[in-house]
Amino acid sequence: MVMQKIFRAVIMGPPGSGKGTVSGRISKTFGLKHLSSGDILRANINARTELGLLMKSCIDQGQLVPDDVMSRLILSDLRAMGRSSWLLDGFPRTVFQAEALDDAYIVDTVINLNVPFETIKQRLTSRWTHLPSGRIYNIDFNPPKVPGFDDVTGDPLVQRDDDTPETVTRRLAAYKTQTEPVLEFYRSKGVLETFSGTETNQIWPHIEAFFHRKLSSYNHRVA
Ligand code: G5P
Ligand code: MG
Repeated sequence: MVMQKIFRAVIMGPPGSGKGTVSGRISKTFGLKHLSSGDILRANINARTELGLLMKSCIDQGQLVPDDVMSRLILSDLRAMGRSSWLLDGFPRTVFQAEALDDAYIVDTVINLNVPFETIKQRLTSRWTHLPSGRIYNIDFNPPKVPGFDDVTGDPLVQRDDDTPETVTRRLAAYKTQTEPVLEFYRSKGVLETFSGTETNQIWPHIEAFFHRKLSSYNHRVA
């Protein structure tokens, strides 16, 4: 694959809207590097780093972690990626974070997954995750081949501590008050692309076609 120009994308949407699932497909199909803020935080919690231990209570309560911590963490990971094309999932989540990103990089496209809140609640309580890779399963939608174990490594899967019904309600509330204004920020810049629906498999062909069109103008070739 040859990529002449760096392509920088963000994927947004409420908790459980399918950001991780769609990001996996985009990175597999188009070769963009997927950086998920939630996966980075969970890796820190799992490794019991100082940052992870500090942030765990915020996450488990369904609150956002502080803007300055999050912005420093993601911007330093982006710098470390050098000249790669990337897809950011879960960041920015506040207007403060969007401005911090905007000061450092030009974002070419923002994908917004517009999935109704009622659809989301059911999904999250039946999600299972492989923490080291971020691979996501769902008992109903994409079950693992062997129940409870990762398809690739055979490691046991876990349920996220913030996927309880009460915490999901709090995460949706945080999304409404703190993250929705970010959509307006990107709409006003003319880079927001909204995809609406209740099923990832229905939304995906539209996103795939959009990326094909967009990336062809960036001389991006897919192997
Ligand atoms: P995260 O990790 O960024 P959220 O809440 O934004 O968490 P989440 O829960 O990871 O988002 P998602 O990635 O949008 O959801 O969705 P997904 O995992 O792909 O899909 C959800 C489930 O539905 C899966 O089981 C999937 O298999 C299934 N599914 C997908 N499509 C379908 C379908 O069509 N049908 C069905 N039936 N199922 C489907 O952030 C976590 C916490 O970290 C902190 C915050 O505390 C946050 O709450 N944090 C930040 N704090 C401050 N600033 C930031 N930038 C932060 N980033 C993270
Ligand atoms: Mg996710």
